[in-house]
Amino acid sequence: MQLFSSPTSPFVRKIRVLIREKGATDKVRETVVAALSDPAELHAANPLGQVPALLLDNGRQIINSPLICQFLDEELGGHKLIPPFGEPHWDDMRLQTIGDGIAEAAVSLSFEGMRPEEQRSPVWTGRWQRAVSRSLDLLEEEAAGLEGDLTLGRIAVACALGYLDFRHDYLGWRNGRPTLTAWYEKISGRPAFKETAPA
Ligand SMILES: N[C@@H](CCC(=O)N[C@@H](CS)C(=O)NCC(=O)O)C(=O)O
Repeated sequence: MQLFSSPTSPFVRKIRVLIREKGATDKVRETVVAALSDPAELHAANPLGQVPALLLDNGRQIINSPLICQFLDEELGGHKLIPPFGEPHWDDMRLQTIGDGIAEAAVSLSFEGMRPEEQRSPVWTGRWQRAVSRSLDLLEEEAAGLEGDLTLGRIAVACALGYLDFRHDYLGWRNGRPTLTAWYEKISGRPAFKETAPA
């Protein structure tokens, strides 16, 4: 199977971390593409033109990072990163959604920053920044719940925080969030996170 990838995308990073945590790098071939240049091979794998996209050997497309993670968690075998159905499952999916939501707002801020200054929207920029800030405050409040075995939700949150460091350092996400900061320092020391850090 082939993963259309980017070294900077927080959504791709979730999948790259999951693959490494499962010790399955030999089972997925990675192809780095520049989504914004609209390569035909990416469109053949994902009509939405976004990375990540997974193309199976039988031609089936698996798209959107939560779905790709769900598929690979089953398909690659090994230690499960998505808790089985029941409360822990839904709590972890909620956590993934918050992590992905922070990443989505942060990626929107990055794309907005690429536009000529006079075309940028202060309304949307403010809205995305407030969404990030509120979500981080909630994670700080709930940081005790981040402790424990590695799960997909925790991977998603850590990838979002790593992306904030990479592209939006000026937001100072650590300020006033000591528990979340301490948790992040621990999780980002895992080899799977070190190997996939955006550069
Ligand atoms: N919901 C998607 C988001 C993926 C996404 O936004 N990917 C960005 C890169 S970080 C992208 O490819 N953007 C190109 C575009 O939207 O045209 C997922 O979780 O996979």
